[in-house]
Amino acid sequence: MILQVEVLRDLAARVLSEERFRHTLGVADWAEQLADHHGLDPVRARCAGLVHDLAKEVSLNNQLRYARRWNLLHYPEDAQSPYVLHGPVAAYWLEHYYGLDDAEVLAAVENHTLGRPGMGPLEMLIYSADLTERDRDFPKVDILRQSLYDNLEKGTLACVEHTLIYLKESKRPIHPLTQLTFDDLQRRLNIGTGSKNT
Ligand code: DGI
Ligand code: FE
Ligand code: FE
Repeated sequence: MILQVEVLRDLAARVLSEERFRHTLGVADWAEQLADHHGLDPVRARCAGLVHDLAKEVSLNNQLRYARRWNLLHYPEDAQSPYVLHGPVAAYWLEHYYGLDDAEVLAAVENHTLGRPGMGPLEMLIYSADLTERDRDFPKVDILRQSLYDNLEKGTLACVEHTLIYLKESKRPIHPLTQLTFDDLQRRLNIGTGSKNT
């Protein structure tokens, strides 16, 4: 499958509920705008935004079944919190059933919920746009949006930190990848700024 906005938009409209499709368009628009601003490929950003939640409305039981069948379970927490599986399931589905062969877009879909250490720019963009699209409404969302506009890496770090705080406050288990993603971004940013002072 070639990376074609119209095709992926139709696919999302067909698979998703009206509400989830609306969120999807919010992520696609915001990711495209941020990509444009930061000199990244806006078409890839829009495409990844359009399909990032394609597997979200598959029942958790079936997501778990697909994840087992396709060898997508890597941590005990994956099966304990199966709602973190819809990214990997969607990426596998797009690659193997729809022939999508853009590695950057597939990685952005795969890692949009938990991140991973060593995320590339498009992965950061979709992770963060998902949390801060126009329909998201929580006290710090405008600060996160501005931070992402100013600096994609710092903004993404702030988004991961927000997720960590939210999970701690709601006493939900933190997936190892969320913590690893936070540590990795913090290290990358420290190296980036620390060298000025030495
Ligand atoms: O699919 P969306 O709702 O648009 O957003 P998403 O893919 O970021 O999924 C959000 C959910 O993922 C939300 O319920 C919090 C959860 N989540 C993210 N990181 C972690 C996590 N849940 C656990 N238990 N641990 C995590 O580290
Ligand atoms: Fe999601
Ligand atoms: Fe989403």
